[in-house]
Amino acid sequence: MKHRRIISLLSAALMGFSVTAFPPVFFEQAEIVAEAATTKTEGDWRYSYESGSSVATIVKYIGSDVKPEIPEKRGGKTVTTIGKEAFENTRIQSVKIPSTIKTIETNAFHGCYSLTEIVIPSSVTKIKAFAFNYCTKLKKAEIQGAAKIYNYAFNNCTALENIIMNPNCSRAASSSSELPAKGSFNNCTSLTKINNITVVSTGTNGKPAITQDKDVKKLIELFMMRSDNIKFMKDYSNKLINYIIKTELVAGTSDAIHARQLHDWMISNCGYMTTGTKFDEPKDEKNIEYQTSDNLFMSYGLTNWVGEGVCHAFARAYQRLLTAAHIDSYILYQDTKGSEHSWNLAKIGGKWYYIDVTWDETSGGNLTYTYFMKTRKQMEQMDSIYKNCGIELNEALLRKDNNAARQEYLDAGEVAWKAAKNTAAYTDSNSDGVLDGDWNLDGVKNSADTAMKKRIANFFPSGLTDKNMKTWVYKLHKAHKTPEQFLTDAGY
Ligand SMILES: [Ca+2]
Ligand SMILES: [Ca+2]
Repeated sequence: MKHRRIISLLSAALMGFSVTAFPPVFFEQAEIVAEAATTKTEGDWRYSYESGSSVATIVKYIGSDVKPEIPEKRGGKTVTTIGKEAFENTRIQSVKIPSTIKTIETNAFHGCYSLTEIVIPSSVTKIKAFAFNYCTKLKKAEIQGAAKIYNYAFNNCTALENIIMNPNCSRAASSSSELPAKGSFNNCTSLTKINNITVVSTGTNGKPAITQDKDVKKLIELFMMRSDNIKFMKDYSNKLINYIIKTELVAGTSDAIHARQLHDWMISNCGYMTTGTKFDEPKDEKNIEYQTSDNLFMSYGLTNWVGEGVCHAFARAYQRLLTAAHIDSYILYQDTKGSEHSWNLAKIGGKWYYIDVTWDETSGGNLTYTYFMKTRKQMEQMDSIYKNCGIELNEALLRKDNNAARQEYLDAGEVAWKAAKNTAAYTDSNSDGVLDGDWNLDGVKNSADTAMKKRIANFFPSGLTDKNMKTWVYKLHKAHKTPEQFLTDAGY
């Protein structure tokens, strides 16, 4: 299942480096190297070298100086590698890396809780997996060269505010011996600047803006879009959601109309992940890049105003929009292999309905409401994928193992059970997403609608039909008015 795989990866990252994350071949190779190497100690440094080699690896820092300088030479050999776990869990506050260093190995600085700043010289070409994982006081990091960065390299650097990166940094390729670079900056929950440039700002009319600096944009696309829970991405999505709520929703109409307007925003501004059109290779729908709402909104801001994601990102993004519109909702998923899918359950007009924005988006270029506000039975009649689904908690709660999350899960189960029993269809025979006969769009059908229908009919000289009802609602939406306001302002 798409999102479960992502979650298991993330939780491994959150718990710190797990040896099981590496394929066995990785260790076999490492052991062969270790057997052939000689290890010695000189001063505060334990180092190793292979027979006949002129280069050495720092195996362990054993000193007590909290601001050490890594030596350029040990035993007459040039130090080119900071070895695996060489500084792991030490109290160092800073470290000087000489320009002889080419590789920073896996977990080299893992858990250096006191490290506040790091400058990685241009000689370094590889920053391996989890190299700076859990450097929780690291505020500023500078990567001077075009280094290849491996997965989770700066994972959980929760204080990192500014990352200075050479724009020619690249991600490690996926191969049998190298892991694909995912999540290099996961949980960088303070990161707001790249190359000293503030990434997100409030643009005109309150619409959030992303820096147009080409290098920064390139670095975001390469590294940040493959990571989760980054401060500036969360800031951007939160600001964008507020902007959408402010500019899309018509006050004085119903929750159903609001849910429809947000559904329409997504269909008009987001696209299902397509191969080879954006960002970089390889396109992989299992990537975090296409799974989270932050990434979907961020891709909207970064590239031609189209948010890209798969069903899971759509369901998560729609849930955040509904929540901002004060509409309760959940994310539902189907995890049968080959039929993985996600959609939403939303409480509208006191009843729970199913909405699948993804399938309305992928069913054609126009706004369609085939999967909008349906009962469970209606959904199951359309496709068996909607049977026996599970419930996902919202993204924020997923990151914590707390009582609130557990309670929400129990509540969600209760809601889903009740929702499955609900047979009260939202009658929409012309499939325009509007309750039949609800001419004033307040979510209920009553005598006020009859009078409103007469007024609207006058407004359309050719007569009122199902087709122009759609046009009418669209006009209202664009004018940001209720039917009453619109007709009054137009002199009807
Ligand atoms: Ca209708
Ligand atoms: Ca009504």
